[in-house]
Amino acid sequence: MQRAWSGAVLMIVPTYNERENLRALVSQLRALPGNIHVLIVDDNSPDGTGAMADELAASDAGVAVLHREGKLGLGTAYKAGFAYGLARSYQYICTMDADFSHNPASLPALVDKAAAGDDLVIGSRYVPGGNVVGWPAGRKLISFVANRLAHIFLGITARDCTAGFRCYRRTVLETIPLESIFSGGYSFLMEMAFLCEAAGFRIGEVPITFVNRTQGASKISKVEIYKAMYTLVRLRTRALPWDRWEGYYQRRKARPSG
Ligand SMILES: Nc1nc2c(ncn2[C@@H]2O[C@H](COP(=O)(O)OP(=O)(O)O)[C@@H](O)[C@H]2O)c(=O)[nH]1
Ligand SMILES: [Mg+2]
Repeated sequence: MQRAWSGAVLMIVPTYNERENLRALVSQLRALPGNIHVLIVDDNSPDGTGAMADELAASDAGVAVLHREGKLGLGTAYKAGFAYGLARSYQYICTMDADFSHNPASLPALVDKAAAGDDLVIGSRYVPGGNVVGWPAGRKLISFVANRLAHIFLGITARDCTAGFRCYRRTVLETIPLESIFSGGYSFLMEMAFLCEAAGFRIGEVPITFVNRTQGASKISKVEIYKAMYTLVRLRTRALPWDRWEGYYQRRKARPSG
């Protein structure tokens, strides 16, 4: 089926040891309507994912690969992908995990919502209709707490600001100073959501069912949890001085003298 956004979408797939998933994922993405192009960002995966990505790219002009020399983190992989997309004419730049936690079949709905006017669309587990399948209770709790804290401390209104299934309108990535984003790992996602909201971009969420991977292993480590906490504190303290002082001076100015 022809879509208004046909030919304008790039999907960035960061990979580290995703050999069991990559071929099937790319073929499902390429079978979607709208000729969605795929960019694999591989960090020299020891399992040979990079070589597989090269093969896929060699047989399909809609698939490309960026090779980086080692495991440099999820956030910087996204940034490298964004730079690639912005250097070309893609209007919608998307991200997803390589492990089928994000169902490729949900992607057109994300792009449709962006095409209808949202600047960032998140495939969300925590809006009505969204769901998580197969995660252990501990992992669910961490994700829930991270989102609650992001709401309480940073005022983020998106219900699932740690989700990596996203569609950005090109203007978002042109506007936000990507080089100044501090987080290089998983908390990049929360930082981007925060910056998008702070810049006044409209964020939409599409319910998805997130399914825990059945192939390969998760790369998230405890360190990422500490980093996420640091990201919360860092963004909060960065916002504080102006919020507080600007409000304080405005209230003072408005106060009747005498
Ligand atoms: N290029 C790159 N990809 C990564 C890195 N860390 C994780 N990924 C990929 O990012 C996606 C999410 O990681 P995953 O391990 O599934 O995290 P989880 O779903 O939160 O457990 C997967 O496609 C991983 O292969 C990294 O350092 N570099
Ligand atoms: Mg995963």
